[in-house]
Amino acid sequence: MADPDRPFEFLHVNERESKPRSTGITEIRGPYYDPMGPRELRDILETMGHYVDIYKFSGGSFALMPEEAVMELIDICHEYDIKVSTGGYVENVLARDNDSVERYFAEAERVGFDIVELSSGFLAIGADDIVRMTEVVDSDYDLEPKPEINVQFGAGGATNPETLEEQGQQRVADRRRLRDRERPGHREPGLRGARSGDVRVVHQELRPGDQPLCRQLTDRRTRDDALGAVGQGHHLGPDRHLEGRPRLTAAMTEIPESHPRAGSLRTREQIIKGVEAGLTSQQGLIAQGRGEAFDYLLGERTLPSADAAARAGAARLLLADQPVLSVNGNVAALAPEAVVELAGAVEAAIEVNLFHRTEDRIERIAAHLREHGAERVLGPGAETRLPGLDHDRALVAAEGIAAADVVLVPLEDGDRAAALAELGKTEIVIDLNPLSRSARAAAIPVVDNLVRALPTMTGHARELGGAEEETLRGIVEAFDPEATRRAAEQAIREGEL
Ligand code: PTJ
Repeated sequence: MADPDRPFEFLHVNERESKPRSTGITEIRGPYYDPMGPRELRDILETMGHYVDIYKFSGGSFALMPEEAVMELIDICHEYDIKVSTGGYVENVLARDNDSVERYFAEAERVGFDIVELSSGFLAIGADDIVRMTEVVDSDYDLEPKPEINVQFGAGGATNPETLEEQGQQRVADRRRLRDRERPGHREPGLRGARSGDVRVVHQELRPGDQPLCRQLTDRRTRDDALGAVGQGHHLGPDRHLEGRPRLTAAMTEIPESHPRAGSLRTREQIIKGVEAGLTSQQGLIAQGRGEAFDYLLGERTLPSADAAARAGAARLLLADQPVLSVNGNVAALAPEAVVELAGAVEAAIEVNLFHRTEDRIERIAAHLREHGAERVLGPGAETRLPGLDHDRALVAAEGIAAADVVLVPLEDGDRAAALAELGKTEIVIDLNPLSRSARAAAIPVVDNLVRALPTMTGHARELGGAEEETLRGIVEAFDPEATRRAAEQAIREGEL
């Protein structure tokens, strides 16, 4: 962009490089407390655009405006060689839509943003996590990451200057680590400037009475309160949303073969991996804990009654016209291959159906199942609603669960089994808790761990594959769901631990 033809050209002004500049960068705010439309932006840029390097949307305003308006603002900035930044909205994405962080980056790229700000003004994000998000944006997207670490220390009112300073210095150490990660020969000066220069160090002497702001940014306890206010009560690193990246907050534990509960502990590690990969919901960890408790009481083995139930389930699936295997986030993490194998053995469709439904997680689970051999996975974009259910499990695929005559539901305690029965469908449930609502409503409850029950069912299905219809019907009719539940309950009450 050429220098403007200025009046008073003989008067001194501080000289600046031409764009793209690596120093003396000016970032202006776009829509924030006030809306800003294209005409206002043009006015500003026609007069002062020469001095502006970055235009920053704030407060997630881009998610409120029509897409056309956002794109128009971005295009105007580009006419003036100005890069457009998302602002620090990623903090809200981490707190509220934590399985959509990478989707947020992809959408920013699609709409035409140039820079994604990665800052931690309200959320306690560790420097390592910020570094890793920076690396993800840098390597996977056509976007410049703009990491920021805020440091604010100063004395005022009841604050303790030493503590504040100590905390401030700690953040400066973080800043050094960020700088150390800068690679030599990085792709362009603007980005280099953004990486180190944009680590903001704010010294602020606050007047008595101003200390709440100061505390909010420096006092760990108050930061945690602020975090609580956005809906989360603990440290929220992005690590678990970034599939395939090394995890920093809780290392995987090697489970020795000799440990008496090795199998169960390995399953636990697997479900944690599922959460990190964005397949399993955090609530899924709690569900797993419930299951573990029952498995412990059952002796972590398949009871003869559960084996018989798995056989009846296999026979029922073989008899079905349109069988469907329903998969949630826990099942996807624990037994993707076993689901695909059972689907093959009984010629069933696979459908992802979630309680804590997000399209992003549905897509991830579907892709994960395809990676494990599934040819087709239903669920993404499902729009048919099952009557009688007021939550998102009601959303099913028209050619999947909606049309099915037999549905296998592993690992779920809820009201769907009863709703499916109301619709005349047969439900086979795998649940370690014989007293769960789903197990009680199921035509065939398999009281077993799904990691054992799914392969057991596949084995029976293969063995029964060539059987006469009459034989299969005989197996299903002889099956007594009440007796199965009772046998499991009795094993829990009387079994040896
Ligand atoms: O992925 P989403 O969003 O669909 O969420 C899935 C969960 C699992 C959170 C949700 O579907 C759910 O129903 O959780 P609940 O209410 O805690 O119920 C889980 C049931 O599964 C409980 O009755 C547990 O005993 C049982 N369970 C847990 N782990 C296993 C299990 N049953 C068999 N095998 C397991 N590994």
